[in-house]
Amino acid sequence: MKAFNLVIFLLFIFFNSCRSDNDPGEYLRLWYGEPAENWMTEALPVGNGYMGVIFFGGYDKEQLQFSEGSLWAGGPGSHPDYNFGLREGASDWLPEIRSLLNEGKPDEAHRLANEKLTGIINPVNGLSFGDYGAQQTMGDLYVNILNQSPDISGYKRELDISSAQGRVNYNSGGVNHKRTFFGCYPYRVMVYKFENDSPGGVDYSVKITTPHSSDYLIYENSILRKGGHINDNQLGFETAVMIKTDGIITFENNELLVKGAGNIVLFQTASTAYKPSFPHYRGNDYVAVNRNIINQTVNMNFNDLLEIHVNDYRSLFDRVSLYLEGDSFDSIPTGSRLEKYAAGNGDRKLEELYFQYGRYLMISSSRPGTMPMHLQGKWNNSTNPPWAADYHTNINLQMLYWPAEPTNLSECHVPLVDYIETLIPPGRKSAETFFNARGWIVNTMNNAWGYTSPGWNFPWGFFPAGAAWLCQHVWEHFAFTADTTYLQNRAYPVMKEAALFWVDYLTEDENGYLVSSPSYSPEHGGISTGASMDHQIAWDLFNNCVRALDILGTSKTERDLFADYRDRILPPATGRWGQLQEWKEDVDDPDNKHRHVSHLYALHPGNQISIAGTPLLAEAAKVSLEARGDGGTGWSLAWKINFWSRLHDGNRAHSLLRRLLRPAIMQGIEMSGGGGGSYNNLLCAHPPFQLDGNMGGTAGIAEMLLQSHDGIIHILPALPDDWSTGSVKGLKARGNLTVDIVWNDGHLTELTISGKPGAEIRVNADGRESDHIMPPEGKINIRAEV
Ligand code: FUC
Repeated sequence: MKAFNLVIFLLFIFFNSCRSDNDPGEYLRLWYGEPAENWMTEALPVGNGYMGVIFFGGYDKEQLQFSEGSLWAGGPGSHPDYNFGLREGASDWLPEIRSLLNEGKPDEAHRLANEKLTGIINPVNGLSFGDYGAQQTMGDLYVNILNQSPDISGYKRELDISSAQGRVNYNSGGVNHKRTFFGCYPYRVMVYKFENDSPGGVDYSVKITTPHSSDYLIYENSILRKGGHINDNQLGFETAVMIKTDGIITFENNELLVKGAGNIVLFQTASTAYKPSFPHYRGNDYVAVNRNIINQTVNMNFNDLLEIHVNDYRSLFDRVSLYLEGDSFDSIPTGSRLEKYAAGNGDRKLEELYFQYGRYLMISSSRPGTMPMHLQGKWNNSTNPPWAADYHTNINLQMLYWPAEPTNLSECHVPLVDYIETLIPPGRKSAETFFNARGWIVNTMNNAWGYTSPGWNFPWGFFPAGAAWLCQHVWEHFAFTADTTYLQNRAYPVMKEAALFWVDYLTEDENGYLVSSPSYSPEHGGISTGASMDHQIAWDLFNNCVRALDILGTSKTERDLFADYRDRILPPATGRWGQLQEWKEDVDDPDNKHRHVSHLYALHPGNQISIAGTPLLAEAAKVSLEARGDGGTGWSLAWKINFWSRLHDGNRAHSLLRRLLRPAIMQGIEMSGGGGGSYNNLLCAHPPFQLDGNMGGTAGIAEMLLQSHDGIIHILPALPDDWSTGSVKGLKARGNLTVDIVWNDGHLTELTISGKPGAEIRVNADGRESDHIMPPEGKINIRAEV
């Protein structure tokens, strides 16, 4: 039986390695039998890290909606009074707010905090969040296929995530049409090709539109350039499109007309005047940037860029493969496939696809040198998107990056680390202005403009622990890569300064414990002295600073200071109904189903609580999780997959994954029931679309198969019954270890761990713990005795 499965597995690997365009089904794909009508739920995302493009695949009109990560409204220049939200004199009120809390007057404390400890925004026309601003779409590139026969057959629209290409194929009146779209990160261009086999060619038109102020539209030397600016802050931008075709091009009425073309190829780039430097955030010569990009590709053709792109993409994507034994339902269009999965057809391949889709989305939207992913990754078609499509740091931005390290995409984590560093100068000002404290902070919402003040209403906007939570990512990038130069030069300085804020901010309670005051458990409850999440995040940061200094062997005084603060923080507590307390007071409501489960931070993504290390607290976390139930918005469901994985309950984690994959819209009807789910294009429905749920889901699947947060490498810690046979290759464990696992009938059959010779490793597999030292060849191979 086992040998048989192995043969099947090897055959799978073999077929996978010889997949080609002619073998649909042998690569991972989303596909549909008709064009997309809805941007959010049906159209498909491609990207090159810098730009996010959504294509629709219309029969005679292709819409390529494009955005670029640095195009933001608001910020400096958008309003005369813009000041990063800083409220001068705010910190003067801190002692009084703390006293009111100590005197048991939370309502008065709330009133005062709402008036004095909140950031300021000023109204700006057309934006929900005023001069805080919002991420912006740049525009749309339309390619019309002119005079085409309406007699369409064989239509297929697909996204091949094995090689990151969008494709549209159909026949119109006997002429075959083919479109191919991809984003080439190394050359910073988007590439779109339109082909047909009509003997005389086909006529096309190409035009660019933008909802922003247009400054110019120029066509020369086969390059169409459209420049413009954002109205409120004057931020300049430009997109440039180079066209290569065998047809005849004319430029009239602000569009290109291409006659008698057998193919047209468009290389598109976009950039803005934005520069990530406080306080002006300007200075990028975007016209020159675009010119250089286009110049570099002038002598290249479609196939050159395709090859470069596929090699680049696969160098990341192919690092991890996941195989779950089961039938393939790939012949069913993805929308219907989702519905059949919800009905219980046990489509394991859809789960594989969903896992890899998260990795695809990350590679397409977060590469070194780009802005980090926002709430919608890099895909935004609006000038006023939900929650400004910003960087939310009370769960969302962090969740977006959870899969980066475990799924072997460490490079994709870099934009987040870069971004975090840019938050320090404005974050210092916020720490000082609001709390008279050293260090740096961000709160619930932040953006490209260094808005690090608390949001403009208490309590939702108040969350200074956002910075310390981001520092977990700074640390994890080290923990997974084991790059001590990075730790010394970049990670530790960022962490240390965030920790200094907590040295200043924590106060001693009546029992001598350090508590956070005022504090607020994200989006839940009211103002208090001691939201558990703050304490757990601060603990984590101090702990990671201590670990960093132990490794670097420097600053003994600092090390002891941070260790002392860590050890004096109010520890997690179990409350009256066995729950993990969300606050210092034992006031949790067992009937509360709130989507945020912030007080379980210590279980995930933190590591203060674990089954082996703190079994009683792990049990309390379980009680809390049971009480919150299995509902929630998209990201909330995704977080619960990760929680249950850490509690080693694979079946529960899997049932939450199934909820995350519930169709959010079925046969055109929006599903109700508290949110959560997936759209036809497999993007996560908060609702509306938020990418965090996709990423949290991908991270959750990795967490079901491999964990390393508590110093032990747990192999298949939360394997559900439905995944009885399978394999995963290339996942990462902390310590720069690469792990390949094969299992059969629920049991590990082969384990390979690769890493640096001499590394000491403790492994927990199939219920047994064992210690190993990495041999000189850098590979440990364990085969289960059968
Ligand atoms: C957090 C969540 C909301 C939403 C928003 C973008 O504040 O509480 O559900 O996801 O971020």
